[in-house]
Amino acid sequence: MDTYFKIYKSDDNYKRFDEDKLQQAWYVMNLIRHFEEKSIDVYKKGLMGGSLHSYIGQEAVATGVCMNFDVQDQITISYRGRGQALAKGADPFYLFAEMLGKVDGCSKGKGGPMHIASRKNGILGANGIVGGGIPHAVGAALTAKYRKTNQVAGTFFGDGATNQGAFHESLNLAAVLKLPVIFICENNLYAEMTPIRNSVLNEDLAERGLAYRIPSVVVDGNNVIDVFEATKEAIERARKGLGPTFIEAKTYRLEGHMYGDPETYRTAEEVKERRKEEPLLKFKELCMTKNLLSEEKMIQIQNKAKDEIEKAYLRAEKSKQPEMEEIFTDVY
Ligand SMILES: Cc1ncc(C[n+]2csc(CCOP(=O)(O)OP(=O)(O)O)c2C)c(N)n1
Ligand SMILES: [Mg+2]
Repeated sequence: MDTYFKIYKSDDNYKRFDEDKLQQAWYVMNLIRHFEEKSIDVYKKGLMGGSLHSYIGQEAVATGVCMNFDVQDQITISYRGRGQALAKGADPFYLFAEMLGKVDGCSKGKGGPMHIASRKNGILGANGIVGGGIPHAVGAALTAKYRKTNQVAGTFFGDGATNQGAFHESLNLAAVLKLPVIFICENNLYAEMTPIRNSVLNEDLAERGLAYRIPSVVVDGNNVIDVFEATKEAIERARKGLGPTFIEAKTYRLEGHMYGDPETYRTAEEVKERRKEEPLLKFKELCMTKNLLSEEKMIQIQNKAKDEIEKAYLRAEKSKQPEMEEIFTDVY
């Protein structure tokens, strides 16, 4: 049986990351962070509709995973999925335009922050239904296998989603049919206002993958290099026809479940403690202590990411509102 349960450690993984990869990881994590910060600013001003679920604190997962995907590989994401969309190459302009309800939005401004998609970038779509994207990714993997396209599918979901029936059906089918799909569980310790300790007895969710005989890996989700390495191996297995992998990325969401969440279910001290381990800080410390990138270079990359986000937002602001007649199109 080729099933294993593994815990990735960070000690010397960084030695396998060349300067290009270090810069890319830093850039993408900053792109996501600025995008999310900008979104909160804009949302606060009442310029965006729908609900806004921040990805701040989880940037290393999207970045480390998606750095391994090719453009034609396909992913599904959740209502918190703008980070993964950016990491998969989506243009921030189309995302902002969508969130502002403009015609240039990736869903023509009709979906809002929870409905990001981009066929061109292999982003099959976000889902407001918890766990809803998991079977879609399994379907994409089945199609890829049937058509022999060599594509891999990835699906991002939370700890809470692993209690959904669709999650279990998807894992079982993917295991039995040996499908090229990577299950990426972002265990941020909360499902809305419910702490994980109140909903499951075994908090090591990777063991749920093992129950279906899927090789399963626990990784520090705040360490972009570890996430990258774990995914690299998973994708290699998938492309060789060896079937799915389950990756549990242990992370933490630094903002409320959604904008306006009073966060009465956790203490400010807990969040403050967790902030010391947040992924951008962690990466910066690693680069400084191991002399991987100069501080000057890191600041330059940060500014470049911020600049790209600001420009994308200004362009999106200028995009038009949809015409009234549009209300009857794309409706099923
Ligand atoms: C089927 C379904 N049940 C309940 C909800 C309400 N709901 C929205 S987000 C959420 C929590 C999901 O938690 P988790 O899977 O850990 O993802 P996270 O929000 O932490 O990223 C719930 C219960 C929903 N959207 N869909
Ligand atoms: Mg969660």
